[in-house]
Amino acid sequence: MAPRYDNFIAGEWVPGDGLTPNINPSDTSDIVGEFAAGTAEQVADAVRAAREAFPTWSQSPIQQRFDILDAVGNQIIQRAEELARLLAREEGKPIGEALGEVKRAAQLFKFFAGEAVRNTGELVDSVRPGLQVEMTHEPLGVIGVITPWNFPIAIPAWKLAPALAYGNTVVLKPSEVAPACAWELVNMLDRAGLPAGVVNLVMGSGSVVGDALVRADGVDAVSFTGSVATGRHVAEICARSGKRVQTEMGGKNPLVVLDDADLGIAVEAAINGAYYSTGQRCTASSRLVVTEKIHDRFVEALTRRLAELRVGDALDPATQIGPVVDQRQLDKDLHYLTLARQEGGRVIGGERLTLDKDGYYLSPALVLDTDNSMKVNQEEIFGPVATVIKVADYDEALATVNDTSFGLSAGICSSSLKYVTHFKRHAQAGLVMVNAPTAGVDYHVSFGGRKASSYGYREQGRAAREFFTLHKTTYIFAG
Ligand code: TXE
Repeated sequence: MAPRYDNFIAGEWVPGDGLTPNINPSDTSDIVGEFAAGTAEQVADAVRAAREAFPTWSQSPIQQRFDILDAVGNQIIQRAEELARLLAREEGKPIGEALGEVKRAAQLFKFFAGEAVRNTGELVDSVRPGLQVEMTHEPLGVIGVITPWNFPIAIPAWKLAPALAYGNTVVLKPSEVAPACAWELVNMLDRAGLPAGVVNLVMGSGSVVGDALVRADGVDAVSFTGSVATGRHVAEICARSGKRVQTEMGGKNPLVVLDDADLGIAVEAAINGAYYSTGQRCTASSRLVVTEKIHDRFVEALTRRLAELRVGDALDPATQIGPVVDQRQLDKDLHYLTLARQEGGRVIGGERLTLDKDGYYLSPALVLDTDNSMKVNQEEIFGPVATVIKVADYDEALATVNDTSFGLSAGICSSSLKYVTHFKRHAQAGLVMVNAPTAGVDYHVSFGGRKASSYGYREQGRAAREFFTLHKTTYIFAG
């Protein structure tokens, strides 16, 4: 029988109103667990618990916060292999990548453990005689955290760790598609000695649990990652009730390959950026913008590499591309491949695969002969699908890069300092990657996009403090 996972409210594990199965996309006969379907009442209970815990936790010694976050980082490292298997089973990420993501979660907890004791302010002279001015960062309050399925441990970690480091209390609602890793994080925080009510977990659907959390009066701020439509809806509700909000949403990230690019680097950047994690990354390279003279060589080399990629069970160490996360996402990927053909694109790969186990397997797809106005180049697909857009020169490449409603990550492969420098300045994106995949970021620097990709504050690194704290300016008359 599959294990049962309850919600965590005010320091107690409590069942929801029914259970939702978490299905392994590599093998649909494997049920990872049965997860509590939370209710709006449970959200209210969790928010109340977080409010009650806030006065004490917001004044807690920074050494206590350091110790708890650091201990969670250690627990994650000790259990890395086991957690990676869980992640691979619930999300379909190949085991090697899953292990990388688990280690990233540990690094995030350790980084923000350090930030808890480095929350420095500034002391400056006043422009008026006899006065000094102090600028400090204080805990914000109760944070509603809503996360997607594609990084089931890293995204909860990069929101929970700074929220707690800066003295906030949290109600976490992970994606109903892959909640197991988030459950484990909360369990580890509990075991590390986090006081009751400081972190609460309510699992369940977006329309019930997510909606109640965003609307709850006792919530001061919401940190969200997911789709554009939901993110905008969440931001609207938050704005109406004056809640602080950050929404990290989709991408349609371009990777430019110029004539003077190193072909090997460009092909590997495209393979990694477009297809690793089954293309289910907000930073995935979904548009390959290639100049004329290198186009044919690039496409030929990329197509060859594509055919070598091993699609299979996420737990098999030989697998390079895992399954799509679920039937809904698979249908969406196949719909866009049909659309690509209807719009005049030539699709290589993109076949529904039948393997030993019953899973949502799709071979990686490359769509040739596309132009940027096609739907497959304007809408986020979120699967192992990349397109090639042939352009005449750098100027047309840059115009194509920026001709999108999104602005998360933009990459360029070139050996020209002139073009790379120009691109860094003019690509309308929050992240720019030079001779590197558009996906893959560090935890100690800020992360976020522009245009429809992000709204509000940056995440990760020292920038995370802006969202999770309130500024205070104090004037002191010293006589
Ligand atoms: O996202 P949703 P899903 C994109 C990607 C994918 C699509 C759907 O294009 O195909 O989103 O994925 C909760 N009030 N990305 O369904 O629906 C929901 O339960 C409050 C991009 O996961 O936006 C989940 O916990 N919350 C992305 C979270 O919001 C609500 C990563 C995200 O769900 C809610 C993942 C509501 N009314 C998907 N409705 C990226 N770019 O990183 C849903 N939720």
